[in-house]
Amino acid sequence: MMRSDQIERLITVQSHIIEQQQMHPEATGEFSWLLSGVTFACRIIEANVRRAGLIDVLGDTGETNVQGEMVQKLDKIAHKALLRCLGYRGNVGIIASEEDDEPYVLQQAGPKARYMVLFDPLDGSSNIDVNVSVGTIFSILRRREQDWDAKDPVKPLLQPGFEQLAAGYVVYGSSTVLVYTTGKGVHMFTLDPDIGAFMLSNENVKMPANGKMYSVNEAYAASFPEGYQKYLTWAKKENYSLRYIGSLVADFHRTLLRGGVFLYPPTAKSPEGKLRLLYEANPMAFIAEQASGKASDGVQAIMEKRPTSLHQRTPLIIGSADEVERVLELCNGKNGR
Ligand code: AHM
Ligand code: MG
Repeated sequence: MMRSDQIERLITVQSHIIEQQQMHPEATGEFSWLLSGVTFACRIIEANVRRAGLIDVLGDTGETNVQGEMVQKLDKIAHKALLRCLGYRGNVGIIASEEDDEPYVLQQAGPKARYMVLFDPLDGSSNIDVNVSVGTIFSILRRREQDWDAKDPVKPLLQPGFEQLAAGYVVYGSSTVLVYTTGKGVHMFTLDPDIGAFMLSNENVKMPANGKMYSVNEAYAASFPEGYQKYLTWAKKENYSLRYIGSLVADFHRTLLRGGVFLYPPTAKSPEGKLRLLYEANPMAFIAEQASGKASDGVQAIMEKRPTSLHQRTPLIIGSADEVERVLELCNGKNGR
């Protein structure tokens, strides 16, 4: 139950977004309307995640997605919730999702279709059946005027991460937490289940500059490039701890709050890394940098990378600035090879 002193400083994510937009004198309010579509979809997703086991949403659909992974029923529900909530906002031109080969063009052209949204509807979905935290990741881009008539819906989306207007994620964990940035710091909200709204819990979050914790699927270490292996040997000598959940959102969220580094290096199975640049690495990199952290692919900053395809993968080194630097030193600018 909420205490009366808490009521005095209640800020919902909606009012926070509107406040943030007031810092942009040219803002029309459309962007806040779009972000509220994302947060609404995430409330629908969270309601389904919370009821998993009670309603028939667990397990896979028998289909395989563009990544060659089994589509979980909740993946599909999350994907549909985002499509519907954003489809009605009126200002989204293109939507792209991890679950679909091709992007959806909602509005072909014109000044109304000003934004494009990319998302991973349910990250870590292979963990759902065993009640491990999962999440939703989103990235919002401007649809540039020169792309209004583009015949190819993918091309307008191939913007480097530094062009993102906003990015965020929701982690469906022991509580449901939403984290977002529009380039003016990182802000964190907790879903209050009694009132059904995301309430501000932490403003201007900063990542600790260091932290003796690394997060990686170390079972693949034998096929990591040498630089990463050297880092792991070094970290063990320095008495670092290992924490790995296997859901990027949950592993990143811990790293944001506690410090340390998350790694998904190139492996024998995934020579370009496993994680997707446009809707996993870029949004997390935007948040990390806004929180004074860093994100790199081992050679360059994640947000500097020029994407070449929608579902492009990338190696990822993300977390506290000092820890990322240390991995990069050992990788020697050659992605550890
Ligand atoms: P997903 O988006 O299909 O769920 O896959 C991405 C997930 C990330 O959440 C996580 O960091 C990674 O895959 C775990 O991979 P692995 O099982 O190889 O360690
Ligand atoms: Mg994912």
